[in-house]
Amino acid sequence: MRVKVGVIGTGAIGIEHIDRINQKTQGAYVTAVSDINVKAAKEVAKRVDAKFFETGEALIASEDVDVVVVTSWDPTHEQYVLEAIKHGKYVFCEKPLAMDAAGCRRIVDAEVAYGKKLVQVGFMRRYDRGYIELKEAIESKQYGEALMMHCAHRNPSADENYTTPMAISNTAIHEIDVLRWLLNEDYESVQMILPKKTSNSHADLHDPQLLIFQTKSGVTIDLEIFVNCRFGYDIKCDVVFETAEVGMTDPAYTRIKSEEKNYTPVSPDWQTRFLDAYDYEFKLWIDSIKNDAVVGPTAWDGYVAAITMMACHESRETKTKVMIQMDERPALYNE
Ligand code: NAI
Ligand code: ISE
Repeated sequence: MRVKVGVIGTGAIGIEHIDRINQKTQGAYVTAVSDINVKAAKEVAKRVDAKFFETGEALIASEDVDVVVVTSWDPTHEQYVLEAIKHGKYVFCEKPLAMDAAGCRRIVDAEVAYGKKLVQVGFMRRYDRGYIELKEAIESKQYGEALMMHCAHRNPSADENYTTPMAISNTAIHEIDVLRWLLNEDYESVQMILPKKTSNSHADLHDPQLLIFQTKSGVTIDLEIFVNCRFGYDIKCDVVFETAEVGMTDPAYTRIKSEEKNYTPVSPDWQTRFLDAYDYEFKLWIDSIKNDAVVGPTAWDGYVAAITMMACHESRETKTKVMIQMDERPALYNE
């Protein structure tokens, strides 16, 4: 039997996930869509032969929907995830899980009260081959302990609605999750430094931003967020071990020699850079639903990311190093 998927939010990534589910993921298809942009959503519904629902709540309640995908704007995630839990339906929610730690905690509490993991957060870096190989290198200890990480998350440009805090809540949140997943440990502290601002940024956005994390065991991580770098979509993660450095490459499959230059291109955007990771993420999500046990990033991971995000905001505002403290992990999320 095929899994019937309802998608809330038919913008950029919503459409990508709809086509991914219908065209690349076996055993699932999109039966329902909803978006406050009714015209666009109806067009998508028509194109993929799905039902349009006026509200996300109606979509979640529908018998045409077994599981839910939330790809609407960041501040709307929490309400739909809570609603899906209320109906006992599996829900895949794009990052961030909620806008703050309290919102994520409400989701964790609802899931714990339900007594089963229903939520998976769209922390798709965990499905990228480069990060998977880095994790293998760290866990094998073949180069000794990981000591430091040098990371960057660069976007070519950000629009007028993208503000200073979004560099953390919308962008750095990917690294906040994947780096603790790589090291299998939580952060102890974070300090934000605001470098000289690029002239390509608008008044409400300080760009770039630099974060220095220290983990519980003392691994030190520097992470640059630069969302107007202009030259492409560039993701760096170099791990310095006791006897080696292992770094991720940009997965460019071709090299170009032209006009007396020899180069490999930089990815233009996140869609291109992480295409395989998104496909793999959805394949495993649907497989896990068929096994009735989701295994991807949990609501607890969403909560930890939000606590860390808020410490980053505090560090920016206070210009100090901030210690990262969180609640005790409920037993539901023990490995
Ligand atoms: P977008 O702006 O292209 O699409 C968002 C859609 O949500 C819009 O069509 C909008 O009308 C709709 N929407 C807003 N409020 C709504 C509501 N209350 N109910 C239903 N629909 C509503 O944005 P994009 O780039 O598609 O991002 C969507 C989400 O996916 C964001 O949360 C973003 O952080 C996340 N994202 C994740 C990525 C990843 O790498 N995992 C990449 C890009 C986005
Ligand atoms: C976007 O929402 C994503 O999740 C992309 O992966 C990230 O690179 C970008 O900065 C975000 O705006």
